[in-house]
Amino acid sequence: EAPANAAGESVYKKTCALCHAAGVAGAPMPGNKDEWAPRIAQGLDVLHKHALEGYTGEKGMMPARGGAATLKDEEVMAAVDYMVAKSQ
Ligand code: HEB
Repeated sequence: EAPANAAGESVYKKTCALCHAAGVAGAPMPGNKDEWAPRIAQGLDVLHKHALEGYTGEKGMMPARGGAATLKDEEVMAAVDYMVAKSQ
């Protein structure tokens, strides 16, 4: 069975997992529901915006587009959706 969001999974593995897979510098780990619940509660628009533009939160700094400036908006948002789906 093909993954529901193959594009998002691919971007996540190439660019986001560097920090998020091991929780480097406070990055929330996909699959950790307790950590993600308050983030998901902000709404998907906020999560997309934070991933696209970057922000500094209580845990640390999320770089814009995970530092991969050439990623398209759609690719970054698909990676966010993949992370959220893993964490619900
Ligand atoms: Fe990150 C956070 C996504 C990459 C670090 N991020 C985060 C979030 C999201 C993301 C959605 C949540 C938001 C809220 O809550 O609002 N990322 C992402 C993606 C990617 C990434 C999609 C790929 C593109 N990151 C990354 C990297 C790093 C990071 C590479 C390192 C360098 N993040 C991070 C952190 C955080 C995040 C640290 C946390 C912050 C706070 O404090 O909150």
